Amino acid sequence: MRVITFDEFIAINQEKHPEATGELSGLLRDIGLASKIVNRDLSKAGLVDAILGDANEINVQGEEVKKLDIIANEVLKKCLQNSGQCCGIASEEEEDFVAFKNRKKAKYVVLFDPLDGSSNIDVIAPVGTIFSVFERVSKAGELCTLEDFLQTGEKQVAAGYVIYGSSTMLVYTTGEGVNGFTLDPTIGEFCLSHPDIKTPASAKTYSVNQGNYHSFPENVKKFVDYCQDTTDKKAFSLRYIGSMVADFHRNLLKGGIFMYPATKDSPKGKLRLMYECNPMAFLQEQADGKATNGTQRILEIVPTKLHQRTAVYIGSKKFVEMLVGFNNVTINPVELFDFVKNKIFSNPIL
Ligand code: P6P
Repeated sequence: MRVITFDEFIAINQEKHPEATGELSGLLRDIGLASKIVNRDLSKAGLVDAILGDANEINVQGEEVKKLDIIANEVLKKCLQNSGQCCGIASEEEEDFVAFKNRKKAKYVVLFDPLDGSSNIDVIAPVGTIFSVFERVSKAGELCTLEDFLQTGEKQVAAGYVIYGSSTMLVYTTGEGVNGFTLDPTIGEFCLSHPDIKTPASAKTYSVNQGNYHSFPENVKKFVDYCQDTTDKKAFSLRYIGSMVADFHRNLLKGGIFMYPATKDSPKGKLRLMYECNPMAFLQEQADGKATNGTQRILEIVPTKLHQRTAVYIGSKKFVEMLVGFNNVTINPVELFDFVKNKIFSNPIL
């Protein structure tokens, strides 16, 4: 059967919406183009010293910036400015949002993390680009404003990521399910490889930086203790790559939960609401999973700052419900296990 390319898939889906003008389709195609260029530059990273290594710069987050972060940021900014459908962007690598003076009439703003997990580049671990798209709320014909960006996650019109790993894959949603496209380098096209992705309701892996255990909130400690408990089950496997896109992608396909709680070093959580947690939460809910900050649905958090951080618990529906349920549980481990078994794991598939 002939493969369907990303561009063809977008066109087919646009036909389902007679009112569609093609602007969002054009924007998504340009994001696809930008990610192909980033993928090309990344694949050279192991070969070209000029690219590898630190840019000896510190970004707005106070983190050491690798040259590829800057390259990826510039590629995305240029592609989106040329797109014609984007009136401005916000990026992990930019202190403030960037209004495109020559695109005042464009309908969309895009927020992105150009190269999430970039500290993994020189150890050849997977990294990713994460993007979130909103329709502007300011008047077309004028420069975009901060309010165009500071919208709650449930207002996103599209979100997705590109994971640069053993192969390169683009995964996105416009609110009608989640679809994955694998890059075929022989034709330079993303091809539909994972139609209608759904996350299993439960699983046997969890993903957290165990090194922060002692500063986890009590319910997270209880959840981790449960995952490791062997009283009446095998311990669950811990999988943690240290690259959110990679950890999220594994769980999206196979089930599991990714957790980045507030910790002593990151009292508000480490991950960014606007261009990491919101897009991933949109995808996860579209794939029948859940995403919370421990007390609130991620997509309902009202943002106040572009780079604000949040705790995040995201993945299989039953795991997230169990974790939140532990907020109210103050019983001992054995009773805790019975509580969990009766409440959650009566499901025969486990
Ligand atoms: P830690 C990468 O730097 C990142 O922003 C995410 O991609 C990743 O999930 C997290 O930080 C890892 O943080 O503190 O466990 O190294």
